[in-house]
Amino acid sequence: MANPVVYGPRFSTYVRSVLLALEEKSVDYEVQEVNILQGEHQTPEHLARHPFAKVPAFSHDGFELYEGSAILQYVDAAFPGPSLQPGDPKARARMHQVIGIIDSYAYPAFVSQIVIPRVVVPMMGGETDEAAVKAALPLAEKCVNALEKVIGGNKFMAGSALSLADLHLVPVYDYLSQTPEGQSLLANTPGLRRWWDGVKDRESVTKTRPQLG
Ligand SMILES: N[C@@H](CCC(=O)N[C@@H](CS)C(=O)NCC(=O)O)C(=O)O
Repeated sequence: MANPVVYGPRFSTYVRSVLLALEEKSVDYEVQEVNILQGEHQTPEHLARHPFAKVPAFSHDGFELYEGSAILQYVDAAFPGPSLQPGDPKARARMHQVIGIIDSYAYPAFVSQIVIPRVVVPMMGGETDEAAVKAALPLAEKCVNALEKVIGGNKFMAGSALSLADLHLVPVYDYLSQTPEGQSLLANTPGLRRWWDGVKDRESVTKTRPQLG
């Protein structure tokens, strides 16, 4: 059986979540670089994999898939290894809630509106739009507070075991916490900080950590 292939750059948060799941399941995989900073996601070749011109795209044994959360669920179900989805209905719903919060609110606020203008734009020779970053702070703060409330006193986002919710959050949290805005937003979040201290040295996390800049 061929190894699964992940299409996208390792620095993409959504790509990294897929790699985290593959690492947690100890699956051998290949990464085919699609550099979004150089517009490679707009080529006909990539659009055939992902009509919305995003990364990641994924393929396994002739089965092609896009959308991060669908890929994560496939990886968990299709490969042996520890389950990354809780069996308990409440914990499973919590996992989906966290994924929904990230997809709908936290990725746009943390990554699109803070990390990209603060880190990626200057890296590419541009200037940070300070007003736009400032305008993102209320939504980012709401997301941080919501995630802090969800984790409460738990070890992981969906309760006592690592789940896809954690793998969704690791890449965006990692980037956000490297910005001055993130450091101040996360200053009073004991639950999230305890969570990060518990996950940051996992082999999957250190192995997939991208180098920006
Ligand atoms: N809904 C998509 C979102 C993926 C996404 O936003 N990927 C970003 C990189 S982290 C991307 O492709 N950005 C390129 C662009 O928007 O042009 C998913 O869940 O996979």
